[in-house]
Formats: sequence, structure tokens, C-alpha cells
Amino acid sequence: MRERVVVLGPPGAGKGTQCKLLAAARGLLHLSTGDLLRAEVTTKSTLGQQVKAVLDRGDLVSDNLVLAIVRNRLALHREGWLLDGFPRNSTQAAMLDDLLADLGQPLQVALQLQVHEEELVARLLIRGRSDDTEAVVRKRLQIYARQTEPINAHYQVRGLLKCVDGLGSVREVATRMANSLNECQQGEHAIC
Ligand code: B4P
Repeated sequence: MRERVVVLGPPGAGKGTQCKLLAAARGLLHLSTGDLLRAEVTTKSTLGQQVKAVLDRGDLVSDNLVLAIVRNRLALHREGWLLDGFPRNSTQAAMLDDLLADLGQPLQVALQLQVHEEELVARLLIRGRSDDTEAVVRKRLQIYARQTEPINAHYQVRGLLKCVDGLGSVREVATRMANSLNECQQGEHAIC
């Protein structure tokens, strides 16, 4: 059966890097809300200009806008998917539960990539996107701690949270991610 997976973790943990590899290896849809928002920015539409201002501040874009993006894509794609960067707060987590119940596509696992703060800051400063200045990165990490990290508990109480060590080479982390998904496919309980 094709996997239905949420990938969680702080900014710079490597969610996008790992999701690209996993999606290619397992034939899954990779749905990155960050990439979709940045694509909107490049259209230079009015909405794109509003989104750019939010991204450059390091804030989160509105829940309804992000949900609309995710709903449209998942409704068209029932085969198996990786959600990268969504949900990012408890409202989005509840919205996703409702959406998946409507679509009849239950979540199989939430993989939580774990990386300590100094490594995150170093990686993002090297990445150097327009939202990767030190001040903006620190703000995004604060928002992560306040709004996103608490949703780990949302998945943990449902027995769906599995932690993956995000330190090491991209290849080493990819092997851990793949092993974690294989364990879930074999019916092992998700643990963190
Ligand atoms: P995202 O696009 O999701 O990006 P991210 O969290 O900053 O990075 P990610 O964890 O994917 O790290 P990456 O693989 O790139 O979010 C950007 C913004 O979009 C948010 O701040 C927010 O404003 C908005 N947004 C997105 N989703 C939203 C939502 N649901 N609701 C509201 N707003 C939303 O890796 C980082 C760097 O590390 C790369 O340079 C990579 O090459 C490097 N790297 C990766 N793995 C490594 C490894 N093992 N070792 C060394 N370097 C590594």
C-alpha cells in the first residue's frame, strides 16, 4: 500500500531535502506547502506579494490559505503522499484530520525529524534563501517552538508519531527515514 505521511520538524531540519528523496524512491506525491507558497510568490500576483511579505518576516501564512492549497492537491491524488511543512500549528492539524476523514485517506505516520538548534541555524544560513537571515531564522525557530512543536503530542496520543535523528549526512538520514517507513509498513508501532 502507498504511504500517507506527515513529515514534521523545525525549519532547516531537512524536511524538503528528505521528502524529495523519499517521494522519488517510493513513487509518492511530495506536497511542500513552503514550495507551493514560494511558487505563488514568483507569479507576482497580488496574493503572491502578500505571501512574500509574510515569508520574509518569518511568520506563518494564514491557515485557510494553506488548507485550500493542500485540499486541492490531495483531492486529486489518492495514491500516496508526503506532506512537508503541513500542519504547522494545532488549527492546521485539526483541519487536516477533518480533511483526511472527508477524503477517506487516514494518516499512517507522522515522522519527526530531530535536529538541535545550532545545527539548524548553521544549515539555514548556508542555504541563504531570502527568509534565511539570522534574525528571521531565530524568529521562525521561536514560532516553531510555540506553535508547531506542540502538535507532536497531537500525533503521539494517536500512536502515529515516530522520531528520526536528522543529524548526519543526507544519505544517512535518508536511510533512517526509509527504515522508519518500512517499520510502519510492517505494522510496528510508531514510537518517539
Ligand atoms: P519550508 O519551505 O517548509 O522550509 P523550512 O522548514 O525552512 O526547511 P526544511 O526543513 O524543508 O529544510 P531543507 O530541507 O530546505 O517553510 C518556509 C516558510 O513557508 C515558513 O517559514 C512559513 O512562512 C511558510 N509556510 C510553509 N508551510 C506553512 C504552513 N503550513 N502554514 C503557514 N506557513 C507555512 O534543509 C535546510 C538546509 O539544510 C538546506 O540547505 C539543505 O541542503 C541542508 N541540509 C538538509 N539536510 C542536511 C543534512 N543532513 N546535513 C547538512 N545539511 C543538510
